[in-house]
Amino acid sequence: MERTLSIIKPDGVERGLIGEVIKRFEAAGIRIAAMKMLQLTKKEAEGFYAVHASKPFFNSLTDFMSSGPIVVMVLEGEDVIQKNRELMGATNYKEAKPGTIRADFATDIERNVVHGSDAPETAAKEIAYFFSNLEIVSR
Ligand code: 3AN
Repeated sequence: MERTLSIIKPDGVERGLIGEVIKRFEAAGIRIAAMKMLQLTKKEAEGFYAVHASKPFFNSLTDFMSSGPIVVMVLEGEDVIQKNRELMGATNYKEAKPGTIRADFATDIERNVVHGSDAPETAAKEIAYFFSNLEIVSR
């Protein structure tokens, strides 16, 4: 059993895509083990994306990620890291496969609706950034 962190980014929340994204997770047999809505401060967004601190898009990305509410979820299931990445589609929505969340809804490489952890180590770190063990309900 694997866990991953999913974020519905400010553009997804603003555009009313929370239900659409969750519907796709549930239809794919992915369980939601924790969920909450919050708004990151600029500092918190910088902490979350610390691995990208040296990238040219870091300032813009952390501005965007702290610009409005987000929905954070712990997803659980077999192979869920990879499954979620497949449902999301490529970072650059122009390269995302048809039928993926980003191909269907992203409007920009930055405003790409969802985030998903890319490996078990990053998933553990990212989940701990938002949730305590007490907030995660395994079934
Ligand atoms: P992913 O979210 O697909 O794992 P990462 O972790 O490489 O992608 O990048 C984190 C976020 O940074 C992306 N979701 C996207 O919003 C933004 N980003 C990545 N590459 C670029 C880029 N070249 N220009 C602007 N924003 C980018």
